[in-house]
Amino acid sequence: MKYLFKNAKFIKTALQPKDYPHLLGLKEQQMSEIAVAGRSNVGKSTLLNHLFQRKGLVKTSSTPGKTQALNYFTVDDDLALVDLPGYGYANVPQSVRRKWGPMVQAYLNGRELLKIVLFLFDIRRMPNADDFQMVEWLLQSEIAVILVITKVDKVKKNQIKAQTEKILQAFNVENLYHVHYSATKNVGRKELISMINDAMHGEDE
Ligand SMILES: Nc1nc2c(ncn2[C@@H]2O[C@H](COP(=O)(O)OP(=O)(O)O)[C@@H](O)[C@H]2O)c(=O)[nH]1
Ligand SMILES: [Mg+2]
Repeated sequence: MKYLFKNAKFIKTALQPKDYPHLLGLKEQQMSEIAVAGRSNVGKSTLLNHLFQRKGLVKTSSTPGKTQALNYFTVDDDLALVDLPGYGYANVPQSVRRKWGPMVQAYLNGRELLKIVLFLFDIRRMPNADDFQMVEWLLQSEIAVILVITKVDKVKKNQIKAQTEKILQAFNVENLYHVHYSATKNVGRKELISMINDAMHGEDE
């Protein structure tokens, strides 16, 4: 069955593994999960709203970096999407920052239902130490990664290719699956959903 990303629902907020929900899909199986990761302000919540075609379902960051929790959603009553807390926001207190690593790592390393991570990266930026750390964690795990290059409406069309190559080279992972996205200009939704369906296909058999 193909995921259409219809009928999006908010399920719950989770702070630690005991809070992760037990979700059953259409065949009474435990739902697979896709997580959205990346720096604060990169566009995680906006991308989820755009994928869901539901403007306010995911709260976008009026106070970026404050949401230090996992937020669970479902689509098609058969697939879970997890909005991970972002990293790297300058004004976050040290006490909040210290909790971020263990919280995200516990999820990435411990959640067997997690099949794909959408790793979001702003087309105008270059990777920093936090981004490298994140990618290292992802590559250590068995999870498929799709690099979603966000806010492509913010650069001139003729700069998209060069900027993308620079980013891929910096991460030193030239063969990473990637897709360009703009929630504002409605770019990338179809392609990303199709990539997700392709990546999940093997899971059905
Ligand atoms: N121009 C543009 N702005 C975007 C896009 N996606 C998100 N934003 C803006 O970037 C800011 C951060 O978005 P948000 O989804 O809250 O980021 P998060 O912290 O990663 O969840 C908000 O002001 C969004 O309106 C995009 O595709 N294009
Ligand atoms: Mg957010």
